[in-house]
Amino acid sequence: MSKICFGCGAKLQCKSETEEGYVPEAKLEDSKYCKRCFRMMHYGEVNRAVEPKTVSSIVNSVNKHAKFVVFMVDFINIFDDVMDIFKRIKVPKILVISKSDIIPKNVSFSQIKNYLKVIYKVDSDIVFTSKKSNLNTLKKSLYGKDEVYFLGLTNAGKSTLLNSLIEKGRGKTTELTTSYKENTTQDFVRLKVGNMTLVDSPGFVIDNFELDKYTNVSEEIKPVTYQNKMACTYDVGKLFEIRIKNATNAVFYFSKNVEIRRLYSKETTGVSFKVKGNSDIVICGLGFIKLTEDTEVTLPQDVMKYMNVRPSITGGIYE
Ligand SMILES: Nc1nc2c(ncn2[C@@H]2O[C@H](COP(=O)(O)OP(=O)(O)OP(=O)(O)O)[C@@H](O)[C@H]2O)c(=O)[nH]1
Ligand SMILES: [Mg+2]
Repeated sequence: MSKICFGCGAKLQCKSETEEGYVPEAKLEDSKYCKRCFRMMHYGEVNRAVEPKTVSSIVNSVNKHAKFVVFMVDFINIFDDVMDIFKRIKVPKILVISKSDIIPKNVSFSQIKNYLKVIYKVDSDIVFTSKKSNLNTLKKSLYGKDEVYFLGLTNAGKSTLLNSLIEKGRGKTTELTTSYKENTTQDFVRLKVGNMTLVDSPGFVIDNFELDKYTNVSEEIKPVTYQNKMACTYDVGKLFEIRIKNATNAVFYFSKNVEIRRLYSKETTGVSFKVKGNSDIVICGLGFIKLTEDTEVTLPQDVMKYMNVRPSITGGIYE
């Protein structure tokens, strides 16, 4: 029987170093981890996985085999594409808002819950967790289940949360590989904890900014507000520029390392579109900009594929 890497779920193999699950032949017998996971854990190297699984292949497999699903999404990645995948999961499920420690103080958990119920018609239980908090509430929701799949966008924190649950559930001997890069977990990994089997899964990969440690939101978001009285361009962490044409407040929710600078007169080229007041422009994986009034916005063409507009999650009618 072939062995599976405990860190990422890839089938261990010693034939091709460029394909997933590679271990040198001499180590195959004793290894619990593939070379990529071993180097990520011990040398802090971060290597991208070979080829992410498609959303449909993960969803189909889960709908066929799973009995219960914990679907994880973090605060900055609640938008249509992700919530559509949530709806495609047809087995009993709960929604976990992960990384609750990054949620800014001006947004309450109940506000987010109401938002999810009103905007996305979520009728499943909604639980807030972080790698360090609220694990007991989550455990209560899982009580009595014999098998639970953990799903969500890449980087939602699935493997990290499972490592925390395992640590609490039994003496920790091995751990799942985690990293700020996308697509760390490559296949399903089954973990036996008491009578329960917890299943880690490869994250859904949709177009997102390739994050590095610098841009990744790793602590509480501190919003930065600008009163945009006339057409202005904003430089977002030297990653891209956004031009906001009309009078509106613009509130930037990004990692504190992503510096926002206003460039008053600079014109930009790109794709222009109209946004309704009280909307968030979400840049997948990176953060979002709340606009309080109707306005025209211009973003570079290459940023458009990471962009979603959602009704503002931080206020308005959902409070
Ligand atoms: N601030 C914060 N960061 C977290 C938390 N949980 C995970 N992270 C970070 O988020 C990044 C992604 O975590 P992973 O556990 O690898 O995410 P994943 O969902 O397993 O990702 P894939 O395997 O690619 O699908 C890592 O840099 C983690 O340290 C959390 O509760 N709070
Ligand atoms: Mg993972």
